[in-house]
Amino acid sequence: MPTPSRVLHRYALPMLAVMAIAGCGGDDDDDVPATGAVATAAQACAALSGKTLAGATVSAAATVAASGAAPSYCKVNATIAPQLNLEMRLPEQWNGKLYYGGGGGYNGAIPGLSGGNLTALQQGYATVNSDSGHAGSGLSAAFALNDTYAANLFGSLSVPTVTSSAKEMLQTAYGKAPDKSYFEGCSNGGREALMAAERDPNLFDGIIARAPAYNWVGFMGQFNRTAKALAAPGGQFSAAKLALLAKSVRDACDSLDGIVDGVVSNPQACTFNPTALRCAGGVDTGDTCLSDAQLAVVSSWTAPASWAGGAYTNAGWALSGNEDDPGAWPVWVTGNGNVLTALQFLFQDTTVKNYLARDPAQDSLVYTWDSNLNAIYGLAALNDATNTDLRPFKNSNAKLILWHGGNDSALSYKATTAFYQGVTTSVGGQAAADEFVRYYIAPGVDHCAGGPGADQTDLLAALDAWVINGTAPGTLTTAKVSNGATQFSRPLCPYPQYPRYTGPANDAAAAALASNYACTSP
Ligand SMILES: [Ca+2]
Repeated sequence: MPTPSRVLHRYALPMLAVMAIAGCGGDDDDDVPATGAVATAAQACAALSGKTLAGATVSAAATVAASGAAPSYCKVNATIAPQLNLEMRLPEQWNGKLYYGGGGGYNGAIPGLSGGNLTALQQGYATVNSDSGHAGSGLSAAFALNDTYAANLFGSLSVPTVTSSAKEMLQTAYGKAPDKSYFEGCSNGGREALMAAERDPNLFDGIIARAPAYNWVGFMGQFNRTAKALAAPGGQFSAAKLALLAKSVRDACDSLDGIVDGVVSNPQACTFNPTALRCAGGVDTGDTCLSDAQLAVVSSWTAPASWAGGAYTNAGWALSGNEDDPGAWPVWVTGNGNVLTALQFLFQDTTVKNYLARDPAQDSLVYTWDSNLNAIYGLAALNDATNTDLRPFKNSNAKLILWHGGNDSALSYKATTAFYQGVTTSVGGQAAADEFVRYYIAPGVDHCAGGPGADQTDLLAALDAWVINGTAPGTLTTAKVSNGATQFSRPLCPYPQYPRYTGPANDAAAAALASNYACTSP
């Protein structure tokens, strides 16, 4: 659940397939009506200017010059009355497909041209994004307090509504509806992705759900529980204590994947017990041990959460050995020493104030998460995308890729594992699941991107090949990229496999290559 500006936009895929647009589309005569899929960006803009299509009134349509990695395109802004704002980006040479990029956190702004949106535009997709029906900070649920329509738009209605308008706009701009339509999102965008798969199974031909925030009641409740543990007397973690915890996990488990590379890629084999770090008598005696109050934080982290008599759950987190990464516990859990600034605290706090207690003055740290069952049921009805029976989606011949970072300190990959296992059961077993869903865990990767692991994979190309050619994705390749250069690569293994090092010992060059790892069952 990153806010759009803080985390989601860090996800920038390498430019793998830049469309050869130079030398084509030179006819930017705006007077030529777009009669087919060969319209330039300028012609597409001209065709849409001033139109109202499927309820969306175009407020602006203008070409944007190429800049940096972004090609030139037609930017279309439109509003679906009264409050749902969307933006489409139409390339110079449309590939005939629609890419819908999801939001982040509590949304409230139109995601920018970066990350998956940029990759898709570079590959010739027409892209669409929305603010999901309200303006505000991605950290604030204030929109939901007194605006039921805004709450419904955020929860589930904005995606199908915007998709209808986007398809209609493409029909008008190019004279044809999209051949294929895909949705990709991370965090809350991943929740939007699964919501679409569950409630609107015919809307998209393919969906990528990354780090999906699908069990809103369950994980927000665990945010509340862990924030209370951190705020309890003696519960706060210093940087040194956090480093102690992470290093202890690495010391015990880093090598279990065949290589000491700072990443625990085989967490299922890791049996490290944090009580080994307990201070004598459970009282804080310094940075070389954890007090009972601090161990209670770790317990809140790793133990599953259950609310409303078991109706809503969240899987606990696995200890990763990289809890001290700046994009992990410091920003999400401990708030760098002040829990009141941690993103987990802030998200549950605004949820208590605006959905559950419905009182902006409510102190979330003294609020019992499931004390008001009607409020819990209402929140779940709006935002939970926990229905794992994806048979209608499967029967529509659509494909789903699930992805989660192994060092995600916002949302637990174990929750996504539980969703995947639920889907497998619901559709009748592994063989049936394999026909339409893949699940990948990226070891050492933070929430949506970042962290010590390899975080860059062209999942959109893998999804497109599956939808278009029937080429089901198997082992993919993922890379760590810095300033446009690949630092190292790894295989991205289909669940439940993990990448095990099979290359020569003490060879840094070999260790940096995906070809020296084998996807292995734990
Ligand atoms: Ca390792």
